[in-house]
Amino acid sequence: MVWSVLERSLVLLLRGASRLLLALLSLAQSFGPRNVRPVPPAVRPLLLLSGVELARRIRQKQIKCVDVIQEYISRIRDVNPIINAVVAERFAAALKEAKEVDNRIAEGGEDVKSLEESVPYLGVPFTVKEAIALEGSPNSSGLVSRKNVIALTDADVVTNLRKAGAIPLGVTNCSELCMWYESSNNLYGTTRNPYNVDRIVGGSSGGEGCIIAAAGSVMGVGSDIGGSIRMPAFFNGIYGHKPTTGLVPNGGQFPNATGRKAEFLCTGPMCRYVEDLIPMLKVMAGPNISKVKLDEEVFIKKVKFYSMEHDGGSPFVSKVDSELIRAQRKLTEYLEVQFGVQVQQVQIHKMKYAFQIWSAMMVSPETDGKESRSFKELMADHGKEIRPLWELVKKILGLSPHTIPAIGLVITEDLAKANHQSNVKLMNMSRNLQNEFSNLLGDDGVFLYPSHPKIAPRHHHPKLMPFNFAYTAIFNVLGLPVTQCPLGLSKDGLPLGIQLVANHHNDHLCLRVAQHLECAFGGWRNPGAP
Ligand SMILES: *[C@@H]1O[C@H](CO)[C@@H](O)[C@H](O)[C@H]1NC(C)=O
Ligand SMILES: *[C@@H]1O[C@H](CO)[C@@H](O)[C@H](O)[C@H]1NC(C)=O
Ligand SMILES: *[C@@H]1O[C@H](CO)[C@@H](O)[C@H](O)[C@H]1NC(C)=O
Ligand SMILES: *[C@@H]1O[C@H](CO)[C@@H](O)[C@H](O)[C@H]1NC(C)=O
Ligand SMILES: CC(=O)N[C@H]1CO[C@H](CO)[C@@H](O)[C@@H]1O
Repeated sequence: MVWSVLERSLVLLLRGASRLLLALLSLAQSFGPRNVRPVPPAVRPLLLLSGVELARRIRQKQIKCVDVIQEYISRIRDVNPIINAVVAERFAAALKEAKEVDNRIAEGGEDVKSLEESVPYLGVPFTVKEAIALEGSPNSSGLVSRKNVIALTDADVVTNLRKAGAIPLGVTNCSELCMWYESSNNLYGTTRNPYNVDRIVGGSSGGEGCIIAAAGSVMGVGSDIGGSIRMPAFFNGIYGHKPTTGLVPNGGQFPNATGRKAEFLCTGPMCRYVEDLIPMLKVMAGPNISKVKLDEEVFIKKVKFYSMEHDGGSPFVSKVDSELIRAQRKLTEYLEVQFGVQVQQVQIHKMKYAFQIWSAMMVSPETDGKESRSFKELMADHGKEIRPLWELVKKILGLSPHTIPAIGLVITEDLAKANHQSNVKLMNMSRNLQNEFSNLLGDDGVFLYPSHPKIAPRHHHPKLMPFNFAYTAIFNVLGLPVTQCPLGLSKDGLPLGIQLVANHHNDHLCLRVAQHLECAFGGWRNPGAP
């Protein structure tokens, strides 16, 4: 009892301190040189087509693959100095592969239909998060000690996309060890938001979200253990899908999740045009796609919608921005008016403990008692385990190669492990929450929930709101499929969005609802366009 009063006071004190620091940081930043411009808008027509459409036109000889690849290379060269998203390219190899595609089509040995079936993305460019292996590209996950690690093979999902004919252009930035929601590390620096370079791109698949939104890539590969696909997709105003756990193979990424963490890690598609989500997911998943019903028609009128506007007041997490709440209300209104459905407002009380549940589950041992690899070990990358407090001292003296969030994560992990008794309770709570969602959503329910409490914050601000990723992370623990869907721009021209959540193996529900919303809410917006 005494302890809980103490704990509560400590949390309140920390909250007050972090608010004060945020205000001071904003003040200090407003004196420095400010650059709040977006990137120049994409105007070239080939940059404004979905992957599906590019593939169709290439197959039908309406456009040349070489021209598409060349157009994207030029766009990356134009925008990358501003946003720092692509960290290694393979442009020469991509152009060579594009010529081969054009030759294959010119020979005319295969009819259009069979090309569509066997290589649905023939000739379409894509990018890959640096932590996911692309043969010949660095595979460091932003760890300075892995600076010279070059992937020798492709990750499973990259293999699948290449088999479908897609052409990789390069790899993009992420946060150190993929464990933070600002993409900034001591190897590649900081990636900047294409709508306003003063803002973050999110993480850990932040370079992907950024280069796709800046029209430097059509589509990309991300991975998500606490929101790493959905947060960058949200901050950059594009689509991202975290599939049902176990649907898409995770092989070939660093860190490769082991133990229970492997249950939370999901690899998935990110893209600008909603029509690419389902075809990409089909290609990336491989044979396991038969576990879901992506081709099943969905009648929105028959979907049961549930909406929750905030987590119920967790002391660790910021309040949801009023513009995001307004966007969510506009969405529920649209669904009700357009489809005659009744969106039910729900309060799921355990969502308030999302952050605690996620951290307890991340450190929980396997059912066989084995622990999964800790971040301490991963950060050392086969070297000596790092000692977080000592690392923090070194950091302050400017001697540590690690980022503050990564060191903070190791400390949080140690604290979470020490709290064994409350972890048992939290794990139980997680099971109960899972049942609650299963019963609520069934095979016809979609749950609307904010993607994040804040619209793309300024650089460094996440350090003072470290647990805001709880809004996405809870669905990794629950293993549910979630589509992040853009909902237009804020008054400051920054992306708004929402998470559409369905029950296990009902990915088709949230994906099809997202398709219905693209037209009404405008989908991706060209940054910098009037
Ligand atoms: C990426 O990193 C892993 C882990 O250290 C390494 O073993 C491998 O060479 C790289 N992956 C691939 C598939 O090449
Ligand atoms: C299919 O999913 C299971 C787990 O659900 C996984 O073990 C297996 O490797 C997957 N198969 C492929 C080919 O990705
Ligand atoms: C993950 O990495 C460990 C150690 O590098 C390796 O033994 C294991 O096979 C890898 N697992 C997967 C699923 O790639
Ligand atoms: C787990 O939760 C259930 C349902 O609320 C409760 O009945 C049970 O006592 C809990 N068990 C533990 C070990 O806390
Ligand atoms: C700003 C910054 O540090 N950019 C770096 C991104 O990564 C490339 C490739 O390693 C470097 O050349 C840039 O300097």
